[in-house]
Amino acid sequence: NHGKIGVLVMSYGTPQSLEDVEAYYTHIRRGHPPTEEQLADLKGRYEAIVGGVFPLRENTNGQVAGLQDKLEQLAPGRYVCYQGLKHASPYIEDGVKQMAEDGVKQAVGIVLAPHFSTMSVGSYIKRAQEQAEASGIAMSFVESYHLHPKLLQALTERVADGLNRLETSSGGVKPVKVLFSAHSLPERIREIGDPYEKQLLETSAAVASKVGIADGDWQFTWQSAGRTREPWLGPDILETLDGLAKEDGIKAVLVAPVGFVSDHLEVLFDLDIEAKAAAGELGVALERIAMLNRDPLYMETLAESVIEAGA
Ligand code: FEC
Repeated sequence: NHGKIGVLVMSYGTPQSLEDVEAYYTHIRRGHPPTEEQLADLKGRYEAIVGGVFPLRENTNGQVAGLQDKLEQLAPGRYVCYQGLKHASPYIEDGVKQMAEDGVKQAVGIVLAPHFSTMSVGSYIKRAQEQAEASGIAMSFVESYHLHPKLLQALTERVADGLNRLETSSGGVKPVKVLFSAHSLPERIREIGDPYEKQLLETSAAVASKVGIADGDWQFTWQSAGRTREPWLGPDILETLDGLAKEDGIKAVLVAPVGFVSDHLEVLFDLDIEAKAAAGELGVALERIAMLNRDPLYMETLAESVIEAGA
């Protein structure tokens, strides 16, 4: 790999097995082990989801392979991809060290999440940058790609398809609301002028406009807030669904989790099981858009962003 540009593809990471959930959860909690109750709760959520217990690992592997293929098509022989995970092995630092061992001198980092927050993408980049400096690699980063035309196109197709599915599954009940969503973060990100919220609204508005959804027929909501004492950005999707049903008489909802790119716990449990059950109790039909996973337009979004950043 001498002379090639390394591409560090960073993703959240998921446990290897149910036995590994405790170590994973402890890592997310920055070294503080969860209580027995918290651990049982998280294991229960993994056991409840469909598509294999830890689908994120396979999906991330597929996205890294898909990006490598796309880069090979666009710039043959120039790039070599490595994986670096935030909370599981191979960790971000492992990926950078592997590049150095393989003789890579120049690299680009990209995160499998389109929107920048200092607490999300920013922390991946910080860790990669620190290891790159220690390993003698010159590294640049893609900070966000939330308005890349091919990403918007892929999401637009999914929302249009989701609305069709919702119409069929709900028997065409109206009124319908499209709910764009993303992982909540602690409210303190607002104090540091973090771009996360603005970028998420920009993606949502752009997709709504391309699908032709009127302004009053969509809104943005948060999901999957952490279980900590400090306040997290809201409203949460469960609260939003309650208000839509009871105050606005909404009968059907399409959820578009545009902050995520893969089938994983926060989508398969928090939306498909928890939010769907809550909607059911409120008499609201609920569907979710298909996730991007290895969508060719998403692979092109990543490849073009990497090439632009790596020059
Ligand atoms: O399928 C899987 O195994 C992993 C699913 C998963 C994804 C994900 C994405 C994001 N998170 C973000 C922020 C936080 C913050 C905390 C936090 C906690 C958890 C816990 C689990 C978990 N997250 Fe996550 N997240 C996923 C899974 N996340 C499990 C721990 C239990 C729980 O609270 O439910 C709070 C940490 C703390 O205690 O201080 C903050 C953000 C994203 C989206 C961007 C990205 O992918 O990096 C932001 C997928």
